[in-house]
Amino acid sequence: QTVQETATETRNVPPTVDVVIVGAGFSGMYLLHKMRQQGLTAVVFEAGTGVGGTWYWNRYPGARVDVESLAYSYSFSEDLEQEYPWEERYPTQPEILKYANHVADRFDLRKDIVFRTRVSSATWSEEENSWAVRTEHEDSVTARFLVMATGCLSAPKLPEIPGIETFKGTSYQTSRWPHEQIEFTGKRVGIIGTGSSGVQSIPVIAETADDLTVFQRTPSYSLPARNRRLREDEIAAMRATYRDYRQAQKESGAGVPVVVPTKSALEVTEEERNAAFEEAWESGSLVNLLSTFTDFATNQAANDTAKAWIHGKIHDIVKDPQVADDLCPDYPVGTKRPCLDTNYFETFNLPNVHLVNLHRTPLVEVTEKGIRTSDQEYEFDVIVYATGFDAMTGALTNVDIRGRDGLSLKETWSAGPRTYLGIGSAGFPNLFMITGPGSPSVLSNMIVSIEQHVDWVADAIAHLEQQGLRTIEATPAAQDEWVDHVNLLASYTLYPRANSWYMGANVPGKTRVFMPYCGGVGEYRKKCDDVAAQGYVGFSFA
Ligand code: N01
Repeated sequence: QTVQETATETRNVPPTVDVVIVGAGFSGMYLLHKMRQQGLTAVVFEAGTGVGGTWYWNRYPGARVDVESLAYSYSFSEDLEQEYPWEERYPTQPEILKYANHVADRFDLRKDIVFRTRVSSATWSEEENSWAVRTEHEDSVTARFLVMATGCLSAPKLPEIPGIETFKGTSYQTSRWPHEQIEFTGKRVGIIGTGSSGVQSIPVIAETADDLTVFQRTPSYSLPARNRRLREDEIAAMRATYRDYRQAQKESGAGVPVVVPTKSALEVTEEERNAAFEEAWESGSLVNLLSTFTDFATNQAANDTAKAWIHGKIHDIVKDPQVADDLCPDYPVGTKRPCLDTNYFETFNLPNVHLVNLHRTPLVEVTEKGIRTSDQEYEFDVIVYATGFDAMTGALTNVDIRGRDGLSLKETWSAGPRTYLGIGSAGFPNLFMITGPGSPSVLSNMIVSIEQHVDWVADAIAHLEQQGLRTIEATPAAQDEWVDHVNLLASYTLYPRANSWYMGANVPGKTRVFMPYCGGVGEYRKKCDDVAAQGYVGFSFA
């Protein structure tokens, strides 16, 4: 943590503001800036000691973004985008956190952010038409609007096995990594989890640990990132065409413009298909891989061609055939979030790295000495949990949000989240979610989706101000229709076939429902714009 992160920290909590914003990640920071521009007062509550959200918390070794820096950056300030000196194609967590801090300083955001403060509850008052927001420190603020800028992957989840607290060595969670440098030299390390966080940290930990044992429940599809320093000429070229590029991002499927595929994987020869896969593999871009053909997401046979090809790549890289087999995923490509790595599969050729396939020998417990599977006890000095998040809903339902008549958001969503556009929920007036369930969010370049939501919410609030209205609220009918639409789109795809966090499948007891909108950010933006243009159809006002 840098001095800069806390230097101007304040705990001045105003009793009343126009807008309470929860979270000082990329959503909360931009929203604060927008609210100020609209002449509104706002306070941001942030649990961390600094800004950056995801990039504040996830400091694990090897953490990087998997969208290119020139694309994974704010577009709202042309000066910022022209001046910010990105260094790498896929920046490291420290580089992105530096950017977040730069933005906080540049737009003087810190004075309205209350750090080290988690919001515990928010209760709607019918009489006052306002939210009463309370924090863990008993701060109490009243606001007309409440915006949950809490992120989609921010409520960490530990594995549901007994004994975690009994381990006598040191434990770390990738999503709660300490701020100081952690040394693995001379240590026996066990890591549970092989999603993006595991895939990125395993090769880096393996470089110095004496011994690293990877406990894998589900293997991941992963593509080599081919990261490198950015060249001056490519930065200059992007800066010269940034407006056109930003427009293309907005109209794209995933917030990253790609050549739109025109052919099915099944209508080309095997040679053509393999050449296309090879090109995508070499490009180091996930969206390139997922958009090689039209029907990956919808046709099992088409998807199987990519699956078989990637299995071949894994077998080419990993020398031990049994280990290679264990590292080959079985679910359709893209139905769980694929990873971008540096030397992931290669790491399993190192003599100090071992893979434990938990499908063969399930986890039983954590012991004082290490981890016990059905087969044996492994002894460790360090255990790393790369076990993911209660995604998309966890950060929202962790706050005790009470809408009309004491309606609890958590209870209302017990059979799956219900929103209109992923922005509002019926029964919760003047509550907005940034990149909530039912919006493209995690299926897109998050910054593109964040900016779109923040702009939309800011416009909606301005609309209320101009019309002299006090409340805006999703209607139950519009919400039902939207939830049905989101589910229908998902049902046309292979997504529901995997046990992914998109489906809530990684959290025992969580209702199995595909949470993001999978129709693409371009289509989604049009829908949101139409809703606004038609006087916010589907929302009721008072
Ligand atoms: O979390 P995950 P993550 N016993 O849920 C395993 C983004 N992200 O932090 O798949 C044993 O993907 C679990 O197994 P399974 C990105 O969107 C991006 O890695 O549930 N194992 C899985 O292997 C990503 O998708 C970047 O069977 C257990 C792992 O732990 C999302 O964040 C980097 C277990 C969790 O993987 C989440 O990624 C990092 C148990 N009880 C994250 N419980 C980049 O930009 C869980 N697991 C590159």
